Amino acid sequence: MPTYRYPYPDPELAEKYPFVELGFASRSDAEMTERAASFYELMETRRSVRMFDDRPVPRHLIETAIRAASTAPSGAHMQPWTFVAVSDHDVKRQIRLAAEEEERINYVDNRMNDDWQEALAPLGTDHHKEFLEIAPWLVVVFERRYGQRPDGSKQTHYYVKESVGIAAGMFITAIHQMGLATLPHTPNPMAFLRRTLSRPRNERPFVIFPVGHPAPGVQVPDLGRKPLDQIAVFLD
Ligand code: IYR
Repeated sequence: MPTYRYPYPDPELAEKYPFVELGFASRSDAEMTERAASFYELMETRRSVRMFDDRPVPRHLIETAIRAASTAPSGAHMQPWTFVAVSDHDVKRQIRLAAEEEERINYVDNRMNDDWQEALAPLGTDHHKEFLEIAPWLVVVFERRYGQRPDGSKQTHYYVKESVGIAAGMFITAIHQMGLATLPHTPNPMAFLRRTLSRPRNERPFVIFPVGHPAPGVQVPDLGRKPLDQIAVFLD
């Protein structure tokens, strides 16, 4: 163990706030190599899915994915997120209709620009969002832009977008790992979600995740991923 002149926690800090031992299980190089490779292999098979089956998915699986997502690190550990899980058909329908109307303006009335249309062309997305009604669950993630202290005063939240983005990534990972599919869907604008889902004023919609089994034989764009040398720089 290297010598730290400033060990963490400082003994004075440890008197003021509770600390516990991490209890970290060290693994051999061989075991880490094996785990790293098999996790990468699993993640490499993840794809965004745009046609779901209507086969029901038990609520406990969604609960576990949300718990996994909520293990994400967050600014000052404020955990500035709310996950609203919807299986109610009427609510899903309302979300679909509102999202389709916004997207119709984007795609058909060209509210966004030609650049946007061109960038999305290979994905073949359009304003039809049937999956919002057919997928058994819609999990809508909200940022909590600020919180409330027990005395009712405003609690500032830090790095909200970064924190919620990390949690969202972990949700996607949890869903994929358990054998289900999802898609980060961001109708634009999506302010309607706060009203439709009766969320308080401090919450702002971040992303919608339809979750379910992929429709049988579903197709996805034949996309590759950037190789390591195009995404990483090592200074070793
Ligand atoms: N949110 C819109 C458009 C869209 C935008 C991007 I950037 C994508 O990668 C995919 C879709 C939609 O869902 O159609």
